[in-house]
Amino acid sequence: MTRQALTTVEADFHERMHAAQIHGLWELASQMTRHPEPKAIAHMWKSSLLEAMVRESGEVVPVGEERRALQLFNPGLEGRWATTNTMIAAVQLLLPGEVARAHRHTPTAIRFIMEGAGAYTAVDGERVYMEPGDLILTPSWAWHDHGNETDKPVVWMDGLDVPLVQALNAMFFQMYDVPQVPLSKPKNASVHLHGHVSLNPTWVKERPRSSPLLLYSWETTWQSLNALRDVDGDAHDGVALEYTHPQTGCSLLPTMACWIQMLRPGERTKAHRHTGSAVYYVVRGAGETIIDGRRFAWGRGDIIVLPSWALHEHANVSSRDAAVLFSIQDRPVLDALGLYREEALGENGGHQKVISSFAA
Ligand code: GTQ
Ligand code: FE2
Repeated sequence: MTRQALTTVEADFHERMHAAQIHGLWELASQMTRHPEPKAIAHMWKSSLLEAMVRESGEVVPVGEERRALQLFNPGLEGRWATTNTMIAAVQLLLPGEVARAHRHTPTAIRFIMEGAGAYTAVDGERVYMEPGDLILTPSWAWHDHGNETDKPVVWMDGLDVPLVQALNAMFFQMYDVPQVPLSKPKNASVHLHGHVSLNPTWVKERPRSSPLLLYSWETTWQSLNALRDVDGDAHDGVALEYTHPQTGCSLLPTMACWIQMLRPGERTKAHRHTGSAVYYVVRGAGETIIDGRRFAWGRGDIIVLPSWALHEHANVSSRDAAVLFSIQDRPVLDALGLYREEALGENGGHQKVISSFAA
């Protein structure tokens, strides 16, 4: 209903109502949208851009008190510290000999190693060593510092649930009083204890919300993907595997799930949409993701944002090599709150019409 111009009586009433911090539902109806209308938009950061910025950050910015992490701001979110409405993705560089000071925070973090080997993140007194393609967890409120004792830079993608924690007014942060937390456990201890497929240590009674396994190595991840290269997989996601909490089988973290997915040479998935947002990192291969009719042509090292409820489908454009996407997703939050919804595109054989292409 379009409203007529307000009479003086109505206008006067509205003015006094607003001055009293009261608004009529009739003024807000447009916010009860028929479906999600995220402010976050689909976007892509190309590896060429990220690599150049990372290199320059190493020359210009010292590691100092804060980490040297380039935070990827969503162009639709008006300068907020957010890549999607719930998550921030960043690219972090640690140069040879550097230490990023120990601290802890309530936002939960993951790292996916992009480049360099042999550096570590120390989590609550345990050094977790990095190789390319490894996934490392930093649960909420765990002390952590990063160190690079090798002679080459290390670069990784960070994923954190910062915007969600901010929205819930649950941000806490503390600096440790010395640069590094004293070691209290052997290196990679969590792998020795919890890194056995389908075998849980019976004497460990704690069931932390976040996975007690802090390192998911690329070697095992790639083995699993390879073993599945001839299965049908998911119509919308290909051979998509979720990393799991070894004790519960649930998502790695209460607020974020991590996925690794393989698209076989020439594979093209069908379009669907769901609530919840994701950030993808292209581990290998070349392909494209069509998001709401827009083509995002990607290659190794690119980072792509998928907002909630956006139609999307993926394709591997190579006829020879597999493509692999790592992603962080806020689906556990939607699931926990009963807000997860999913819908396949019915028309046009399940594929979108491409109406534009993303140009960086
Ligand atoms: O490495 O601990 O990208 O605390 C943002 C916040 C990285 C980290 C980020 C952090 C870190
Ligand atoms: Fe941190």
